[in-house]
Amino acid sequence: MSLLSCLSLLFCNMSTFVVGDVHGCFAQFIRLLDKMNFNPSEDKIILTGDLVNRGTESLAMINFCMANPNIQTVLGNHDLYLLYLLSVNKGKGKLKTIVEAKNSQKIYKWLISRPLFIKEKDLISGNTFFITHAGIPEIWSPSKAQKLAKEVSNALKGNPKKFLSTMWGDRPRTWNDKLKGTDRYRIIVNYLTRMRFVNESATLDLKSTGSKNIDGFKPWFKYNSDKYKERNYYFLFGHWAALNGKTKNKHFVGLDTGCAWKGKLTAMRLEDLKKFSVNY
Ligand SMILES: [Mn+2]
Repeated sequence: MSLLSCLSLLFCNMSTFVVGDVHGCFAQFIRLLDKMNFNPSEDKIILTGDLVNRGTESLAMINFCMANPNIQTVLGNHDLYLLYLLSVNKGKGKLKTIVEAKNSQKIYKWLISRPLFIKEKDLISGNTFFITHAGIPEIWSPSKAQKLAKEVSNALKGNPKKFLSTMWGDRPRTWNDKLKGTDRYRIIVNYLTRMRFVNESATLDLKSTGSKNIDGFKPWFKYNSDKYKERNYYFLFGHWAALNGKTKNKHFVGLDTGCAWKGKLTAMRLEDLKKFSVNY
């Protein structure tokens, strides 16, 4: 028997699904699991972050993920906002029910140890998948992004109060290897969880949320994106609902299709790159 068929036999029953931003749309998430024939004893789910806020069932979504170890997630900007609210014990808007929940401390501990970057390799196809909430700027190789994401996670867990209270802001706008301390953490977080448009120097424009190019700025995935084709690299991200999944390059997969805006909730199965969607 060939190695490939051995591997197929070993792994053929197991699927890994990457699911876009749920934003508290728990009922839609459950409908999507059903549509994908998700088997909790064999399959795995990786979420692109922003589990909470906007929708009405953020607490149910978080509780479901905490109860299912086969569900992983990267942190999105709304998840980091929730962590901030939890750290100062301040309930606000749609996140109030979580901050005031009986198990809010458990949620805090669970959420704070989620990564900002997940790498997944499919042994049969040889494809490698990089999952972040907003994307990875072209100036960082995937392995550099992984290292920086780890650095930020360590800082977050090391001194959560300081990290979460100094994380907010749009500056600095451009990466520099020499950046240190809170400025360094803030820009890494902004690239990985808030980025949409960047210019040739990878300067961030954090004001624009639409899908139209602004002078001198392009979507982050438009820079030198062809170099990843031969390596079978795929970049999966959420965050940018206005794209509605359209990047015009199959190596960059936008999975936020605006469920929170009454659009669709979308997932991709990594083994065959098949997409699944449910309506709001
Ligand atoms: Mn987001």
